[in-house]
Amino acid sequence: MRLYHSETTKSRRARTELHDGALVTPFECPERVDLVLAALRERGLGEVQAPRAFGLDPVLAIHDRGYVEFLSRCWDDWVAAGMVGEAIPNVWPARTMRGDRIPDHVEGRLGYYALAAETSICAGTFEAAMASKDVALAAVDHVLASGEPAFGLCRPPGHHAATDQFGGYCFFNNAAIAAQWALDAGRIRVAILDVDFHHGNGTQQIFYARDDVLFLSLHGDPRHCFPYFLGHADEHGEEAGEGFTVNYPLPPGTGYEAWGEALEDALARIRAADCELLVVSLGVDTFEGDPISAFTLASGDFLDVGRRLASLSLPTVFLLEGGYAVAEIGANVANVLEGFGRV
Ligand code: OKP
Ligand code: ZN
Repeated sequence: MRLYHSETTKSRRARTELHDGALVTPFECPERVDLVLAALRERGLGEVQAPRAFGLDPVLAIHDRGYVEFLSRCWDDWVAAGMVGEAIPNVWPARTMRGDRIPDHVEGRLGYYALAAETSICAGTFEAAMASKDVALAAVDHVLASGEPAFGLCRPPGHHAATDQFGGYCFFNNAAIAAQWALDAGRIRVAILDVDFHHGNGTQQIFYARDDVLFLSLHGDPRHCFPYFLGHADEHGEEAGEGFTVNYPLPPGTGYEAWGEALEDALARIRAADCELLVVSLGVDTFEGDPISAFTLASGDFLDVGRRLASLSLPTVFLLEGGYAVAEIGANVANVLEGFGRV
């Protein structure tokens, strides 16, 4: 399996995350990259390569131009406005206000383009997001060219990022950008299977009305879990996309047996859908030791997850999403990839 990694993904090191009413050191930290990389190298899972720079066009194929421009300038504008801490949104065009006017002031713009408040923007954020999508694009490009599977060590993650909103540690939707790249390269239908603990609200929103991307997500029930406002079982796509979104909301405390049953249902739907490529949004925050999640998968279960994914026999690209038990993140990711390779 080919592995892609960029040192530039570590150029974002936020100091603050609004968590449980306090500003804490962010769970989504650059150390995650080094730990995953070390584990993959130690297991000899494949050759590690750096991505080339793919530029902004593949980003603009998914995201709003004004949003991308906002992200590219946010930190400089925030500093120029004389702000004290990192850029944290604190006001939104909520239900009772207008959402059709984009403010000029960076504080207002931040709220317009944010879907949550835990994700501070700091120096290096845009550069890291650019590197993260380059890792995803290099990985999918390799799968398309060779048929061989690939893993992209994306960081920051992407699946919460919507057309014009960041949040949940995500800025560019790496999986969506990779899927669109494959479609533009001639693939007719792509499946995105999101096994991160959290619902991939951004990926769902991006493809909700489309029938060229089948999106399936196993996640903590939004009645109890972030992102709270999307990911229910009755969301199954709209218009041409009717039937091309499938959600498996599962209760906090769900273990591998029940989770695996939902996975089998998702795999059956992928088999039935005539897909030419599988994009796996690979979060390992389903792990029992994850500090911000509530499923109870054991490290060893991830080997079986990999085996089950391999049973699809599809060209497959894995893109890293969440996983915050940093001591175990390397072993957990490596287990999925090893299980996949073993079949
Ligand atoms: C990003 B990814 C928990 C709140 C969680 C944000 C979680 C973002 C997860 N009390 N807040 O791994 O899906
Ligand atoms: Zn997650």
